[in-house]
Amino acid sequence: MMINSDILISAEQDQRKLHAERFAVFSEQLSSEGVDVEALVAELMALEIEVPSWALGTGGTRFGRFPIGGEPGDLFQKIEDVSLLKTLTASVGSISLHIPWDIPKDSAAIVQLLKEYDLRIDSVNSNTFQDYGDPDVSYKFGSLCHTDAGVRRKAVDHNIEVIRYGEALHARILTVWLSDGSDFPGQHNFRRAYSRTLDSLALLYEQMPSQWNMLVEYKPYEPHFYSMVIPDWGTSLALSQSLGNNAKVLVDLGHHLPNTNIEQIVSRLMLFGRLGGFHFNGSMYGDDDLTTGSIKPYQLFLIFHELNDGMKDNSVPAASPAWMIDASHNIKDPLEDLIQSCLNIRTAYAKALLVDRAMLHGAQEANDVVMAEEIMQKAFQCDVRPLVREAMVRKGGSVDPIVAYRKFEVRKNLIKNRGARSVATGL
Ligand SMILES: [Mn+2]
Repeated sequence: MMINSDILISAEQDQRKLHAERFAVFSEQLSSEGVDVEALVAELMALEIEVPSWALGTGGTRFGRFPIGGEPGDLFQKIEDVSLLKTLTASVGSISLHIPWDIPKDSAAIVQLLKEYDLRIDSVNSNTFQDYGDPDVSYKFGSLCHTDAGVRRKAVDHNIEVIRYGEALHARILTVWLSDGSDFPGQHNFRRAYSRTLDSLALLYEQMPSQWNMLVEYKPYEPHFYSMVIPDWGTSLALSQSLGNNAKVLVDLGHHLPNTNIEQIVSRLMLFGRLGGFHFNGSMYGDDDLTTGSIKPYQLFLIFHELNDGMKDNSVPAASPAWMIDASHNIKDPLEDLIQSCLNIRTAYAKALLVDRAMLHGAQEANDVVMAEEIMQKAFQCDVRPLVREAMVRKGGSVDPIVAYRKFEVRKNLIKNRGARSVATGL
C-alpha cells in the first residue's frame, strides 16, 4: 500500500497526542535553559541523508546470504523503497547508485520517477573490484594501480562511463573506492602503485563536469591484508590535493582500525577544506556495516559535534559534506535497518546541536578539563527523542517509523507484490 503523510496522521493519532505532550515538556525545559528549540528543530529538519541502492536488499557475507523476500528487483523498485523511507523518516533526500550493480539504462524514465517522488541521485559509485567476464581484463591484481596500462585504461573508462550515467541523472558526485592492494610483502612497489593510481585518477578528474566533486574513500585493509593503495585519510588527502579543488576525502566510519579517533580526522579534514562526504555505518571490529549508532553511539555524537562545530566556525572553510549511509548486512529487514540508521543519525546530530559551544570554548581555553567533559556529557545524556520525533512529524513523516512500518505490514506487502524470491542486486 502507498503510505503518505495523511495516512500516517490518521493512523498515529494517539501516539502523536502523547508526543505533543512530551515535546511541550521537553521544549519548556530547554527554553528555560536558554536554548532556542525552534532553531534546533529547523536544523534537524534540514538534515538529509542519502540511501545507497545496495542497502535495500539483504547483504551477504562470504559464508552465505539469507534473502528476506520482496527485495527490489530493479532500480525503479529501489527508488520506490527509498521513497517509502523518505515518507516514514522524513530524513532521506536521495539515492546513491552503484554501477554496474544498477545500470540506469532508461535515464529519462528514472529522472521522471525521481521527480514524482521528490528524490534525487546525488552520488554515483564506480566498481573496479569485480571482474565482468571480459577475458582480456582482470582486476585480480588491481585496477587504477595495475602494472598493465591496458587494465588501468579499462578501469579509467569504467569510471568515465559512471560519470556519463551520473550526468544523465543529474548527479554531482563520483565516489571512488578502490580495492587495490597487496597481500604479501614484496608484492607491490608502494611508490609506483601510488603514482599509477594518482595518474589514473587524474584522467577521471579531468572528465568530471566542473561542478562535480570526486570523493576519494580510504580503507585500511580488506579485501587485501598486507597493504591497501589508499589505506588512510592521509593518502586520500594527498591524492585530493594533487588532483584539484573538487577532489575531497570520504570518511567511511567502518574504514578505520579499532579505536581510531575518527572525530579528530573529521576535524582535521574540515580544517583543510577537504571533507567531502560521509559513509555512515556501525562497527565493532572493522568494516562490519552494521546499523549506524548501534555499537558506539558516543563516538557518533562526538563526530557530529566536530561536524557541527566545524560548520559553524567561520575560520573553517565552508563545507557541506554529503551524508550517506553505507551499510548492508544479513539478518535484519534492510528497510527497518535503514530506518534505525536514519533515526540514530538524527539523534546523534540532535545531541551535538545541544552542546553549548561557547561554554565549551571557554572551558577549553581555561584548561578546565572536567567542565569541558561535563558539557559534552550533558548534551550526550539528554533524551532527545521528543526533538527527533518533532522534526519528523513537522516534515510529514511518522512519529515512530518502525512502529508504522510494522503496523502497515510493509514487508508482507512487498513479498506479496514482488514475490518471496525477489533478490536485490548488490553484494
Ligand atoms: Mn563506504
